[in-house]
Amino acid sequence: MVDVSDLVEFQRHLDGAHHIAITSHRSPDADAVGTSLALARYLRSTGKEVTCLLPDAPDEALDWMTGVNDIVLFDRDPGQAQEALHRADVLFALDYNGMGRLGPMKDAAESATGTWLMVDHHMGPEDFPTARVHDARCSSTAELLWGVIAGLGGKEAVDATTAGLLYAGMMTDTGSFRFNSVSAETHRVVAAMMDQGLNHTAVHEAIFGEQPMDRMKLHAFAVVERMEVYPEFQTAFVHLTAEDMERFHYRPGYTEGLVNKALGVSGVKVAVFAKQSSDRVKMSFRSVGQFSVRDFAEKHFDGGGHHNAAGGASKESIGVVMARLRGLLPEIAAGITAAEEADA
Ligand SMILES: [Mn+2]
Repeated sequence: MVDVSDLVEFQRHLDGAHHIAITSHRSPDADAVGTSLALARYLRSTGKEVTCLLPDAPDEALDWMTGVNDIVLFDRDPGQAQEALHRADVLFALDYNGMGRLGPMKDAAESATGTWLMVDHHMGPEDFPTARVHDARCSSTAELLWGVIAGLGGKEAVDATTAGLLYAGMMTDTGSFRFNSVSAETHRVVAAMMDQGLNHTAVHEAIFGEQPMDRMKLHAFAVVERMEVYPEFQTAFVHLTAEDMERFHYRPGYTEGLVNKALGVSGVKVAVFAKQSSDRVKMSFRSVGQFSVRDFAEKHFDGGGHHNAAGGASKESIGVVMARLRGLLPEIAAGITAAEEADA
C-alpha cells in the first residue's frame, strides 16, 4: 500500500521538474519495462518531458508494450543515455533497490545530479533516493505504481493502455497471481484497472499466447537432457551451455520460465536455473515455502531478490558453477529442513 505522505513528497519534487528520467534494472523484465512505460505515459500527460532508460534491451516477448521502442538503451546509445540522466531534474528508480542492479549504467546514474525517487518492492533498499514508495511485501512494483499514479492523478489517469502495462508486471511477478506475495490488495488493484478498461486477456495472450518453435524445443531439450532432480535433497537444477543455446537459436526471453519447470517437479522445494551468458553464468533461484533463495543467492552467488525468487551470477564456467551447486545440495536440504522446523 502507498503512504499519502510519500505521495505528497513525490508531488513536491515533480512540481518543479521539467525533465524526468525513468530508470530500471539490467535484464529488464515485464515489471521493470511495464512500470517504466506506465509512469512515462502518466508524467507526459501532465506535461513533463520524460525519457525512459534501461541498461540493456528487454526480451522480445515485451515488444508489444506501447512505447518500448522509444526506451533509450545504455549499452546501445551511452551518449544519449548519459545526456538524459544529466539533464533530468527528477530521476525515478523503478523495480530495483540498489545502483548495482544498473550494471553498465551504474556510473552514469550515480553521477546524475537530479533528485532520485524510488518505487520498489525488493528487500533492503539503498538510501540514494530522496523519497521512496517501498514495500517488500508487495507482489510487484506495478502494484505499488498503481497506487502512485492513482494517488497523484486519480484513477482516470490510468487508461486501458497504462493498465495493460501495469497488469503485465503484476501478472509476471506473481506467477499469474499464484505466489504468496499476492494479497487482497493485489486483486483490488486489478479490479480497479478493469474498471479503467484493462483488457487482461490481451495481456495474457501477448505474453503467454504463442511462442517460437525454437523456444519450445529449447525448453523440451532442457527438461529432457539438462535437468537434474535430487529427490533426497528436494532440489532440482537445470542448466544450458552456450552450445545448447546456439543449437536452438537462442533469443532473449527464450529461457524465461525454465526454472519454474524445475520447481514444478513433484517434491521439489528449491530450483536453480543456470545459463552461460557472454561474460558470466546467470542464475535464477526459486523456492516454495520458507527456504530463502535470496539468502542463498546472496551467500554463494553474489545475488539477491525476493524470498522465493532470486537471481545471481558467477564469473566461473558453467561446469564449475554446476559442480559447486551439486556440492551445496546438503546445505540446501539442511536449510529446507531448518526452515520447515522453524515454521512448524
Ligand atoms: Mn518486480
